[in-house]
Amino acid sequence: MARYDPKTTEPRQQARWAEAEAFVTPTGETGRPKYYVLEMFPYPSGNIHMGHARNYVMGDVVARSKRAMGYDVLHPMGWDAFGMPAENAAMERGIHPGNWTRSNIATMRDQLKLLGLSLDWSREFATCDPEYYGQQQAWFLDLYRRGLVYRKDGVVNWDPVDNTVLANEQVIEGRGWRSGAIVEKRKLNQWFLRITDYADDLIEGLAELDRWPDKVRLMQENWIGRSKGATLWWDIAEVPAFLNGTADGQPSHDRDPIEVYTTRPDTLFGASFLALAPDHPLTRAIAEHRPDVAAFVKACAQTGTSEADIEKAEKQGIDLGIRVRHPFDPDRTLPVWSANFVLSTYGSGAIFGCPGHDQRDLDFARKYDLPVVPVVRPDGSDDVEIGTEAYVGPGRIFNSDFLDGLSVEEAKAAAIARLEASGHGKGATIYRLRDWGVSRQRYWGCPIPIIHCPTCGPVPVPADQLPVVLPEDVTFDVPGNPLDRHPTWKHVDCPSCGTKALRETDTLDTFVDSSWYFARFTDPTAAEPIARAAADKWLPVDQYIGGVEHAVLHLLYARFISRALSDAGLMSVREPFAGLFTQGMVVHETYFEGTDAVGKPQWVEPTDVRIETVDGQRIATRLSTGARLSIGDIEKMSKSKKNVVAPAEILESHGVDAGRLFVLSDSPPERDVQWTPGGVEGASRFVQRAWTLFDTYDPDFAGEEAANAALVRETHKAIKAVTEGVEGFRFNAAIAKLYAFVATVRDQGQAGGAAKRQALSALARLIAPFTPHLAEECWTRLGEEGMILNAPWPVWDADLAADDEVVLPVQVNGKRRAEIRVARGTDPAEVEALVLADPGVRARLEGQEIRKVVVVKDRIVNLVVG
Ligand code: ANZ
Ligand code: ZN
Repeated sequence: MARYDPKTTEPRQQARWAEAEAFVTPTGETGRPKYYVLEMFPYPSGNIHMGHARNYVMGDVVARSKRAMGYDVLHPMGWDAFGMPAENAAMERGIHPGNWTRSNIATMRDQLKLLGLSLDWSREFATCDPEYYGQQQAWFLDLYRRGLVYRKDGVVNWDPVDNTVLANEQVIEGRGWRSGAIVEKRKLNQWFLRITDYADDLIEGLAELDRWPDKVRLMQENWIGRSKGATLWWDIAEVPAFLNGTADGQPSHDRDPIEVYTTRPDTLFGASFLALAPDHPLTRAIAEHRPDVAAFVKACAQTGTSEADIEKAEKQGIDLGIRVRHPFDPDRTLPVWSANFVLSTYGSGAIFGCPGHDQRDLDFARKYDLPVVPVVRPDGSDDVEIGTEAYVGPGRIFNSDFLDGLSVEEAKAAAIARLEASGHGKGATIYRLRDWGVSRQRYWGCPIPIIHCPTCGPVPVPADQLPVVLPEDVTFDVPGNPLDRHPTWKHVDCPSCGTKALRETDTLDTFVDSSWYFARFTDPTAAEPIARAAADKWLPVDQYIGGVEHAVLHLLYARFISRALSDAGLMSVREPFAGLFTQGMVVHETYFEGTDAVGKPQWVEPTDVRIETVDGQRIATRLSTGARLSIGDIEKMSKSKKNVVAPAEILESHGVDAGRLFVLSDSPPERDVQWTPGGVEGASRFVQRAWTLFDTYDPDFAGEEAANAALVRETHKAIKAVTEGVEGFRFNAAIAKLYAFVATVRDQGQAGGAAKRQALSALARLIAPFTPHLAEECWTRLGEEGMILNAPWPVWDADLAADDEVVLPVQVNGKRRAEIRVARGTDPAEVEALVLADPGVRARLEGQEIRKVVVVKDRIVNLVVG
């Protein structure tokens, strides 16, 4: 009996696949259905880590199983290669971003290849290839001509550490998503993509995505944030004298009404004040004359700017000395305040406060002693008491003139009708989603293909001058944009009139690069951005796999760009990812040796740690020094905590197949998996056990009839369970079944003949997606010709695979009244207990007393009652 040696087998099998070009995507008419499986392509940061490995192995299980099930599979790989870290490396270590990126790609490609993934490497590209980003420039100009790209002065999120503009999506709790620096507001001329044109379509499309996690669909819906309500215009009754008679061309604050957005026009009679955002133009105009208002505005600017920060902050406000007329009753006037809880970026940056029915308004009113007038009372009660809690539930309107007696929904419609008739408002739908600011003042990105001419304005770079290639000779010694300070690159002649003009020096947000790469993979060398026939053949991606951290950013942009490119005629599919799976992370315990002067733990790498259990307590010791260590939390593997285990270490010690098996075996794919040395050893032992079955297989042993029959049943059950596990993304359950099946085959020592051969043939094919190298070896050992890669997936017979369950009829006084499902062979006493507890059976007894229970095992239950 020979031990299975992954070290020699794995490279041999990989060479065999490479030799046969086994993973090159089939093209042309094959008559087989297509299946496109894609994992979110990696950023080439330096090394493949365990999280990558788990992600790509999951995709590989899908790709290999679908191939066996008869599909033509597209399973490509590439690199999301533009972005800040390359420029940081350039600044810190003087390496050119291109060199840094390409050398990382080379390293990571080798590491990925070690994993034995069934990837079509012939389609590989990096987004920093001019062939790729040049095509991106081409479609960017298509969208420009279609009015989906525009430039405007915008207040932008400025990251003072990375020296760049961030999209709203890249600001997390007021901080830059990469640098962690507190984000500032700045005014800059920026390029935008009109994603808001597609807001409704992007919401409606979510309904079709029944193979997406509900959680992700909900996050997208909330991000787009469609809200239905009304826009109101409040006429000015009084303004401070200093705002009167402003010069022509200035906003006339004594005349222009104040615009307010509300979702609750039904509560208008309960309004007791208006509140403007601190950076509302009117607040700012007043701040120029009133130091107290100026101080208030300044104080507000210093607290965080995210919605979460504003939600948390104590309510603050200041009376602006303006009064407005109520739209339903011009004789009634209300004060106008500025308040810190009003966002300038949502709606019109102004609200009417109705303290009775909005908690923020109530907190504010109580603090500043403003009136609280309830106008909605719950159905069936004739008043509503407002103490410290606003009433936000349904009910009937009162205290409200012509709205009295209506329900909330009826009152909304009636209020809007009246507002529209008098010109004081109209029904409106607004969105939280903003247009996508794509300008980045960085070097390592796709140049925006526009030339600014003093006479013609912005002019698209002509198609025959694309791609606009990044210059190689750039410097990173000072902050700011290297493209902007390059001596010659930006100086060009206007393509339209020939005068001296300047290239745009902004580059595109890297989320643009990743918003269409899946379409480019369908024909990565096409002369146009997307080869329509290939894209229409392969898209949508049938199964997309990646981290949930991309639930909003990347996935929303990709859905938007697919729609825009499809409207521009580049492809047909509008919804790019039919199935989405978001996998959990790989986590590991952390270890540290005391803390430094500022209390930061001194992390120690797991490879330098020995764990022992003494008196039930786990003790960690540092191998290199013998020092006693503290055991920290179990956390996502990260360099900063030093709790990283490189895939290479595992592959070196236990082999690729054991590593692949382990990352999928210990927990459901959507959950985190904790890396433990014991786990991978278990997987390694399984590899040996499975091999032994094949290695000791004796084709001449006929076996005993009963054992053979039992093994046939077990085989069909295993095929069914593993197939369902694989198709339902329950890889851990599929692997558990494989472990159990290997034990069964081993224990059925008396089985042989066709039954045994069938069992082993099925087993080899079932393990193939998980441990493909081992599976090939087993296949050959069985005497099969060719590669298991091309063998069909085993099928099961429903009768043979039937669950070990029986349905017992339950007779009451000789008449069949109910039935009960139990495991085959269940003990009669247990069946009796189950029957008596069964609500369906009890209902049939109608309170009669049970005199006798007779259970015939696996057959029938008889009850005698009366
Ligand atoms: C009056 C009112 C009465 C409101 C009431 C609520 C309850 P969603 O659903 O998120 O769209 N609002 C409007 N613009 C705002 C801004 N820029 N900053 C902060 N709050 C703003 O929320 C819409 C509601 O949020 C609007 O309806 C408005 O308050 C407030 F009993 O108007 B409501
Ligand atoms: Zn010109």
